[in-house]
Amino acid sequence: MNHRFLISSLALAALVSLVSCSKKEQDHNYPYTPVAFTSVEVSDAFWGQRLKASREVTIPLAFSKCEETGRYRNFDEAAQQMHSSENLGFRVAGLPFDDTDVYKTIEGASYLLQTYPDPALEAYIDSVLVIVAAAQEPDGYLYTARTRNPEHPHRWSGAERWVQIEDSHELYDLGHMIEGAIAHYRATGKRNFLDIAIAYADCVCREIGPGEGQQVRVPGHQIAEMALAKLYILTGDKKYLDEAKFFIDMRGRGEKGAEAYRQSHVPVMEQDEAVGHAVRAEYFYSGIADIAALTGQTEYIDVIDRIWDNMVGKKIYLTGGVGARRDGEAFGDAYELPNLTSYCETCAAVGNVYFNHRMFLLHGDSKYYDVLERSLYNGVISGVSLDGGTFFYPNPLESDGRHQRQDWFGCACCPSNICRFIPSVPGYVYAVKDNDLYVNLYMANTMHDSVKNGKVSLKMDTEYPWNGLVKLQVTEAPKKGFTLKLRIPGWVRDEVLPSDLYHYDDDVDLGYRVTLNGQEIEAELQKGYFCIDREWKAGDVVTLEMDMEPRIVKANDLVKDDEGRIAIERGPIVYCAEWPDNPGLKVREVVLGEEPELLVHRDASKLYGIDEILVKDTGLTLIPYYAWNHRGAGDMIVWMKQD
Ligand code: FUB
Ligand code: ZN
Repeated sequence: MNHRFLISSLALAALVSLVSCSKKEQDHNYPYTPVAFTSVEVSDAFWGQRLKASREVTIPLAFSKCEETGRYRNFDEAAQQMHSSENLGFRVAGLPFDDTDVYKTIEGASYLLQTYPDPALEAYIDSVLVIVAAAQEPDGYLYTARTRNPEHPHRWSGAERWVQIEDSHELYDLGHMIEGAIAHYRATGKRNFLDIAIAYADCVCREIGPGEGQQVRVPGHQIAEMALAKLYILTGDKKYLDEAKFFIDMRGRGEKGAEAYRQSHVPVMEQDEAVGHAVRAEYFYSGIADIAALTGQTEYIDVIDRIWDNMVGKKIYLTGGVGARRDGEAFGDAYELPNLTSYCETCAAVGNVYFNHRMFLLHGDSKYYDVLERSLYNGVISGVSLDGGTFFYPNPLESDGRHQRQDWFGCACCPSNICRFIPSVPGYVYAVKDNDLYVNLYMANTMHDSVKNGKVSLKMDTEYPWNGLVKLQVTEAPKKGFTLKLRIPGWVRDEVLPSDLYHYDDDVDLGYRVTLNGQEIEAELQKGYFCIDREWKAGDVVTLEMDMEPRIVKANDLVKDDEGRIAIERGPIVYCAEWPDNPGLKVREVVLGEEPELLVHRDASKLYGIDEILVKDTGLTLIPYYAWNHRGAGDMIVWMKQD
């Protein structure tokens, strides 16, 4: 038996034992189910490189930073203090959520373990979990920023548990702990992290809630909502769902009261605008989606539909980044989208993927994947260098040379979010509903899963995002057939985003063609999907050929910062002009002509292989936005001046 199979079987066996008790209790769920990362093996050049960098550089780097910066020592000190009758006087410095960097890195490493079994990595994680477990108080509470020195806890934490919960991050820690623990459990079948997370979750469920003797509190920084929903799905224990719902319903009714920063300005049911701290907001909206799906209460869907419309119609950058303001790391007003000072935190772009993924899982509409894909290929992956070793916290759309990736930050939320997000990408490619198999992202891979009629396996080959040709081979199919649903991205349907915030401003006419076993076929799109319903047999081949030409984008006139400017993109990739490719030109000052001629040129040796775009009239060379700042700090611009 090979190692990979062993891990999968262990995970499956453990999962079956946990889930068997949950099946009958779980009345509601998302109507669309993602094909799990465990069922998709990516063999793609573009994503393969990112996964390799994650495996070989990002995750080892993050673990070493956890060692070097005392993240593990914090757990160790907490354990020592717990077993001492005297105050050992540990100084609680750093940030109260430093524990989460450990949890998030384990989460990312767990996704990788699924595809690349690595006994040494698994053993390392086990050794870290021994340190983490030792810091857990007997009743499950695990927050080293207090346990290290209960008399002088971290200054954001308050004198007692929970009393300053809106700043303390006690529940933010819980959320990342659960997320990490579930990924670790799914990948390895081991309970050594899951049991820690369940004990802390149980402690929170006992002490915080609407019941007698409980405290009414909500997390200052959301994520526990999503995490508890996941824990409910895994265990079937409804108390976790109730707690997540309680956090959502009580927001804005706690002691701190109305505050847009934490999305507590009005009760959840009255919210209709993306506001406040962008990471908190994205996690909140994702949590609301989970509650909508898992309770079946559709009024929650109305809330996030409104918020999504507001965000996608007025507050999102072309790169899929969100959060215009540095002050409060927050959403700005409608159409407030400055470029040089755009904040666009990497974590917020990751959160935008979470939110749009959930919106798809609720509605089954490809428009959510149009937003997700834009964030993924631009605002998310710009957050990590191609070699996986340096990171952006804000991702501005323009630079005057003062912005530079770093190998870690005092507040390391973004690098550790990259650790957990990049290895999870295979889990976003496909989804299933009844007998429908949705193909949402294009990257070379093989997948094995089931539709209602039985098992399906596919092999996808493509050079996306550089080439719009995708070949799908059915390698296993149920006798009674299934419907293959291919997402036809907005960019090939002349739609930048599903709103009027941006539009293409050229006379390029893109199209796509689908063939089945060599014969061209036609179909009307349903919610953005090309649907092929038939009785498939192994060996059937479908090709999707999407034209990929550079496009000129203009923003809505109400976006004052983009006035008189254009941006250029091709396929899902947004381009920028950066100083190293344009010697002798001041890229931020260059003025493009009215109808610039754009030529695509493949440079396999540059920036791990890119298609660059030459702007003929000015001699400007453009590179993918995600690839900027790999050759030193300097000028960069996405929205270029136009004559
Ligand atoms: O507070 C935890 C994380 O740190 C937030 O999500 C980031 O914006 C940063 O403030
Ligand atoms: Zn961050």
